[in-house]
Amino acid sequence: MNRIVFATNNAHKLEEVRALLPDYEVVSLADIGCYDDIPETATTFYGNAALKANYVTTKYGLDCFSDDSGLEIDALNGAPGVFSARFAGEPVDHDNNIRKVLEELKGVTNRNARFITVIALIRNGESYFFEGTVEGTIRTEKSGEGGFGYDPIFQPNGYDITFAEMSQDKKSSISHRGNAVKKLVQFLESDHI
Ligand code: ITT
Repeated sequence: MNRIVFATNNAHKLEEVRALLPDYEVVSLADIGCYDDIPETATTFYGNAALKANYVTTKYGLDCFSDDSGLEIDALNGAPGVFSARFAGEPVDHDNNIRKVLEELKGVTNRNARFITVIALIRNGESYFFEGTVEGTIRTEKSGEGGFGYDPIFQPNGYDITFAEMSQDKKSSISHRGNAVKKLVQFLESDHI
């Protein structure tokens, strides 16, 4: 089976992506002995995805891919965006992040938002990017126990439940990450490499 390194410390992302790449042995940072706090100092999803993938390739000499993702809320001018993980400060706390979003959207009627994922793949010294998005709205309170991060307050368009109320398979069939990984798979299965 083809082995591929996924440069993430996020166990939820890893689980979602592994399920979408059944024909690959998807190896995590922990699996290659990397416990570093990889700097994410860029101001775009593309920049941070490239930083994470380049870090692994430079330090370990391995081809790999990374995922930088986040939630953009129109009424907050695109925030939390690239700061999604640490929106309510350090250490990362998803409940506090959700509380902060709900607080800032109190009384706001435009609740349009989208999740974005950018995957950076480094293969044989070349970088490739794959983007996925999903449009939706922000609920006024949490609902559901599944998923991670902002899933309990994100309702994708066309559904009356949140990502946290969907099975992982259902979420991945329409999600930002699912859409980006589909493009990655198409690329890996094509003749590019
Ligand atoms: P790695 O950098 O180690 O991959 P991370 O959690 O730090 O993991 P990001 O820097 O890409 O990942 O930050 C993504 C944040 O955006 C994440 O912590 C969540 O708050 C949010 N997020 C991303 N994808 C999400 C999803 O599918 N559902 C809910 N929230 C999500």
